[in-house]
Amino acid sequence: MQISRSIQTSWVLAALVWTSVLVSAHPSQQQAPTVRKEWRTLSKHDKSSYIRAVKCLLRKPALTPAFNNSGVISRYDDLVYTHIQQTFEMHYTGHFLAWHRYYVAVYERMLRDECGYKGAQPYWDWTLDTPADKWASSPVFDPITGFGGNGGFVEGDTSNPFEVPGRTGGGCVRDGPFAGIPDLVHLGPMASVTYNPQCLKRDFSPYFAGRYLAMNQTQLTLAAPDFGSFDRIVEGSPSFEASGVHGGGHYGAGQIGDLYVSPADPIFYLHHANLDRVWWSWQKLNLDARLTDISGPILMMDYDNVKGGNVTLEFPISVGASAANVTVGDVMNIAGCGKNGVLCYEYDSVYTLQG
Ligand SMILES: *[C@@H]1O[C@H](CO)[C@@H](O)[C@H](O)[C@H]1NC(C)=O
Ligand SMILES: *[C@@H]1O[C@H](CO)[C@@H](O)[C@H](O)[C@H]1NC(C)=O
Ligand SMILES: *[C@@H]1O[C@H](CO)[C@@H](O)[C@H](O)[C@H]1NC(C)=O
Ligand SMILES: *[C@@H]1O[C@H](CO)[C@@H](O)[C@H](O)[C@H]1NC(C)=O
Ligand SMILES: [Cu+2]
Repeated sequence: MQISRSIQTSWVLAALVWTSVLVSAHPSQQQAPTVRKEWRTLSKHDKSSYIRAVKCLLRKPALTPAFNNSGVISRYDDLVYTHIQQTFEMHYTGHFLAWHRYYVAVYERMLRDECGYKGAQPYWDWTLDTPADKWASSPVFDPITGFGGNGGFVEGDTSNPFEVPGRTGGGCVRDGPFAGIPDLVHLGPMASVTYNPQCLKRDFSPYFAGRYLAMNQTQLTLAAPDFGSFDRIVEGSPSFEASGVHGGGHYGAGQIGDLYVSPADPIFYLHHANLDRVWWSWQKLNLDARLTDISGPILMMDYDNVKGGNVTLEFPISVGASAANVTVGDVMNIAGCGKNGVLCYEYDSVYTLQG
């Protein structure tokens, strides 16, 4: 009796120790989730702390092992590189949203643990910046309290061969904290990973943003009955006539207009945090079922499973040298906090289904 009780006790102790090991493997993830807020609701002080931490990642040396990748110089580049390397593995696939959820959480952790940022990753609720005529005056693009605005107009943007309808920029960003830095971006264009110093470019299309980022498109997205159709509405098709909220943000802001190198623009992470918030909003409409609802192809655009199967909860996610590998199942719950997955954050508000 005595013995079995002490065995029980040590089991409890072991479980406690194991839990704290898990939690300390993710040092910034305390028991209480951090709360992600919309950019424009942050105080001036918190906005500048965030941008200071981004600039810190841009200066810290990379962790990725050198291997024909001379463009990977900073900690910031580590993640851009990972995105380039996996471009054709995690877009238009079943793990697109899970992969980017983890990717943004790892970025958030880097800002906090390596650059002293105290807050949560902010998100960008672009529905607030529609219709089209409001787009360019979004607080996210503010030159003082935001990320700066559009690039200067260039005819026939070579970095954006797709000719996004309604494009108005394409050149180097002209104001804000990332302007006037000729070597802010080290990687790209496209899959190139050899050192190639470039300015940060943007190419706003207010028309495109107005068309795909208004509340009507968000509502259409939230109304999807199952994960497979939800993800396809988020990602749309690779056509400007059939985009979704994902493409709406990328081509509305024209983040280098480049599927590979798009995380080179720090706004990427605010856009993807909001996409994650759309997913979490959708999950919360039926949380029990949607914490495990995952499907969609392992191989890009293989929606009829001709070349392979569907992604499952066991499917692996890697973001390279910046964090441990996880599975899709590990990131289904944003507030798992070491008990139900590796993430530990919340959103201050979610979208609800209207009407
Ligand atoms: C590195 O790049 C060079 C030039 O592109 C190429 O010839 C070489 O095979 C590459 N080496 C490796 C190990 O990939
Ligand atoms: C949403 O509204 C925009 C702007 O009026 C329009 O261009 C777009 O087609 C609408 N989308 C849907 C799904 O109704
Ligand atoms: C793969 O997922 C899609 C939805 O994303 C679903 O329609 C299809 O039936 C699934 N295929 C298999 C083999 O389960
Ligand atoms: C993580 O996954 C990647 C891609 O599957 C693999 O190359 C790498 O070795 C894995 N890393 C660890 C530490 O298991
Ligand atoms: Cu991506």
